[in-house]
Amino acid sequence: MTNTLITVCATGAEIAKDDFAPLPTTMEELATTARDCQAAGAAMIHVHVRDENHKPTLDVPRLKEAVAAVRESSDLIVQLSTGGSVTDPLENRLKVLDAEPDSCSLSMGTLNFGDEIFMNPWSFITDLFQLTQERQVVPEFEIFDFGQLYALNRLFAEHGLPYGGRVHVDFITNVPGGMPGDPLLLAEALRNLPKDVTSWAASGIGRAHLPILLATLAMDGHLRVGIEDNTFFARGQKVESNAQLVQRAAEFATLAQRPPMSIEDAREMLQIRPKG
Ligand code: KMH
Ligand code: ZN
Repeated sequence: MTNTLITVCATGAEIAKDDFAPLPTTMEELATTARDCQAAGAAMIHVHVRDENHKPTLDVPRLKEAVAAVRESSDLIVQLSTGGSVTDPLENRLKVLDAEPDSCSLSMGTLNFGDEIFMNPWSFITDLFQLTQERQVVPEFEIFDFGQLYALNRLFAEHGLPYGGRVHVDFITNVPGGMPGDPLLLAEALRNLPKDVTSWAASGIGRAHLPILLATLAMDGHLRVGIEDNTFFARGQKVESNAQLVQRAAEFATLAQRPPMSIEDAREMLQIRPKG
C-alpha cells in the first residue's frame, strides 16, 4: 500500500464565479488556495486559469502569472490543464506548455461533455504528447471512458514513453458522456490498465465524489478532489473551499492507512523535472 497523492482541481472551466463564490478565479485566490491545500495534504494542483472577468482563458502571460502565483505561495506540483474549456481551439491548448508547468493534463479521447463536445482528436493527442516530451513536462493522462485507456497502448507504441518514464493515469468518472462514477466499473477498468501505467488516480464528478474516493483508497489509487469536480460537501451542504475537500480526503486516506503523500515523494513518483 502506498501513501496517497492528493491532487486538487481547484477551479475548472465550467462553473461561473457568479454562481459559486468559493471558486478561486483571481491570482490572489489561486495563491491562497494553493497554500491552504498544501497545508491540508495536497501535493499537486490542477490549474485552469480565469481572466479579469472570471471567464476561462488560455492567454499565455496569464497562465505564466498563475504558475508563478502557485509557486510563490506553495511547493505544490503545478499541473496546467490543456483541456481548457470546450470552446478553446486546439492550437491554443498546445500553447499551454509555453507557461512551463511541471505537469499537464492530456485527455485521451473525444467525448460528449454534457451538451457540448470535448474535442481530443488523435492528431492533437500525439502533437501534445510529443510537445510534453520535448519540453520535459510530465503528462497526466485523463481517462473519461474505457476505450481511452487502450489508446495509451497505441500512443506509447508510436511515440515511446512520457518524459521521465512514468505513466500516471487519472480516471475522471461521471461526466455526462463518459463512464459512470461506479466503483465496480472502476475496478473493471483497473483490470485493464496498460502495462506501462505506473500509478493511477480517480475522481467522481458530483454525486460520485465519495463512492469513487472511497473505492480508490481501497484499491490503492490516488485521489483528485476539488471544486472543478464537485460543489457539494454533503447532502444539501455546499463546499466552502477546496481545502475543505482536500482535508476530508486526507482524513479518509489516513484512516485507510494511506496518509497523504509528501510533495517530495510525489515529485519522485511522477518523475517531475527537478526545480531550477
Ligand atoms: N474543462 C473540460 C472541457 C482537463 O483539464 O484537461 C476539460 C477538462 C480536462 O477539464
Ligand atoms: Zn480540468
